[in-house]
Amino acid sequence: MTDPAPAPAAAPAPAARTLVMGVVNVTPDSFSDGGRWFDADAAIAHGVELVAQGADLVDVGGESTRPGAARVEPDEELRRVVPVIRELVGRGIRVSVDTMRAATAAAAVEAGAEIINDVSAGLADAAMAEIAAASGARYVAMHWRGHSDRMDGLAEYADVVGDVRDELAARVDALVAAGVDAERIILDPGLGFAKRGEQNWELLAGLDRLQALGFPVLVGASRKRFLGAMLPDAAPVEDRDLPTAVVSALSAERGAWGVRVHDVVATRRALDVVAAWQSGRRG
Ligand code: PMM
Repeated sequence: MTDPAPAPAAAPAPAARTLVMGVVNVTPDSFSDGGRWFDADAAIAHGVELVAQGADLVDVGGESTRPGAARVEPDEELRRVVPVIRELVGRGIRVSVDTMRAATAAAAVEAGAEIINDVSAGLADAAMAEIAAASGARYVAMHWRGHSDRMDGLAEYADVVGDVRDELAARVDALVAAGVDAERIILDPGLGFAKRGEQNWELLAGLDRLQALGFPVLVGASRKRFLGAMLPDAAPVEDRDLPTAVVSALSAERGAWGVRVHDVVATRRALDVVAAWQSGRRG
């Protein structure tokens, strides 16, 4: 009898599938989709469309964070997002709420949102950590140094990747101390927020150093200025969708938990290519 063939090496565990978070901005002034979904019905229809195109969840926001943007009144933000969230959740769609305000986060979770996406990681509203803790929702803590009307002046770093990682780690400590379950925290490098063009590329190239903190990582590169800078002058914002999809693919290959995008079609295709590539590696 011949020796049994050596057992094949164990196949690597399949990488968890990167989630596609489709953006629904219920704002008149977003830089990237220009207020097209400002009306609640239009926003709802857009959320449904994004899911049909392959989004795993949609991120509903009522306050623009484009560079230079002014704040929206709290009541107005609530009025914009809550009906949209309630209707989308009623249709079986998974929703996150993009807000820096604790009151909006609480109302959104009450309406069915399962993730609080706070671009300030709790820095903009002292009540956010407590609300996030009590809500039981997952919580995206994005790297942030100040509101959009002044963030471009806050982009000084000794080592952008290390500084962002350390500042996020400090936010995690504060959130956990306030009662947020560490298991529910997702980190985000905050591309474009107090970051100059090349600093965004450093953060993407250094994603593994952020992931080494041990939390899922969300990447929000979609249609941002640093992608526009690669294109001819005056190129329409939609021309940033191909570079966005490439960033989505590279982020997924590096194990990102999710990517936040406006154009779901291109990113869905890009992530399907990554999944096929990865399955070929296992087969
Ligand atoms: N970027 C914008 C808004 N919300 N949330 C997260 N977690 N990460 C981001 O990079 C991010 C965000 C920028 O605004 P847009 O919706 O107008 O693109």
